[in-house]
Amino acid sequence: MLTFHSELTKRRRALTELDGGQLVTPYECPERVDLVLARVLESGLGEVREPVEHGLAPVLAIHDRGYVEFLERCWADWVAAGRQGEAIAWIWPTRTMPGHVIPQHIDGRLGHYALGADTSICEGTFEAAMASKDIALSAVDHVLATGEPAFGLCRPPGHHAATDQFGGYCFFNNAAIAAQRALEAGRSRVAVLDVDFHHGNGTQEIFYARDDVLFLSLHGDPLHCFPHFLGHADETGEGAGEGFTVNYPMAPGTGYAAWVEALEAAKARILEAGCELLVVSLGVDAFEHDPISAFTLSSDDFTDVGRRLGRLGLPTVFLLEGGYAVEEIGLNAVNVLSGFEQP
Ligand code: Q9C
Ligand code: ZN
Repeated sequence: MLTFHSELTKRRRALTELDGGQLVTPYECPERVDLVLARVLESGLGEVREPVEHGLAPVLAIHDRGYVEFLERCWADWVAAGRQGEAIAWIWPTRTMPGHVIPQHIDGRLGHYALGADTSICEGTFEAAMASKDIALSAVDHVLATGEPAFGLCRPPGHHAATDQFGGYCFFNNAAIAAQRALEAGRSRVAVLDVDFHHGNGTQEIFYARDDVLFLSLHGDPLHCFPHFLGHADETGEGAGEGFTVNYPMAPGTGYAAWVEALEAAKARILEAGCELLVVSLGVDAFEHDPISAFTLSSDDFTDVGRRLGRLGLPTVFLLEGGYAVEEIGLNAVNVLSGFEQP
């Protein structure tokens, strides 16, 4: 299968992540892209292509304009405010102080548009996020044009990014942007299957009231796992979208036997709903040695995941999300893709 990749994704090289009370070097680092690309080439998966620039229109089909403008200007505004470190949100609208006006000060704007303090904004973040969504769009365009599968080596990831919020290392929701593209190309229903360890809160929020995108997520139970405030099993959609959000939260320590039962249940729902295209939010942080996650999938299990997805028989686009065991990120991601090609 084709891989879409761009060096521009490495324009984001954040230096800080607030993690357990300390500023650490971010888990979501540019080296992840090099390591996955190296494995793609080494495995002979297929040709690697540059994405085509798609501009902002497909972003604005998903995200709020004020949010996009905030991301574009954030770093300049932060520097203009005389700040030394990277831009980190630290005050938010809360239950007792909801706020009804978007602040003008960069600190207030950061809090308005951030869903957590884990994701610093640095120079180049907007450019990398633009490249990442162009990769997703080019990959889905290939699937739409040929019916053949494609892999978008997206970075930064996207599934935590909501209509007007960034966080969890995500800025533009690549999977949502790709799904919307498929609808605009005439597909009547699209499935977004999120196998990243973390709940895809952004994708869920974006499509919660819609029945043209079926969102399914296998993830660590939010009682114990990031993002903590979305992803419970009783969140099933609203209005026309009732029944088109499906969550499979699983306890920390969950292994492949239980995980794959959820995967098969998700596959059955995708077929039942008559989806015409599959977007896989491909995080590989369910891996047993992932430093920030708590499932126990092995590298061989990822091959089996790919095989099982292949058996769905749907036009499929894979978009990279998380995965922080950098030594094995290439192996695990490409195992899914190779498994998919040998069902
Ligand atoms: N540093 C994805 O896998 N972790 N995002 C916060 C404090 C946030 C993961 C822990 C994890 C986000 C795309
Ligand atoms: Zn994740």
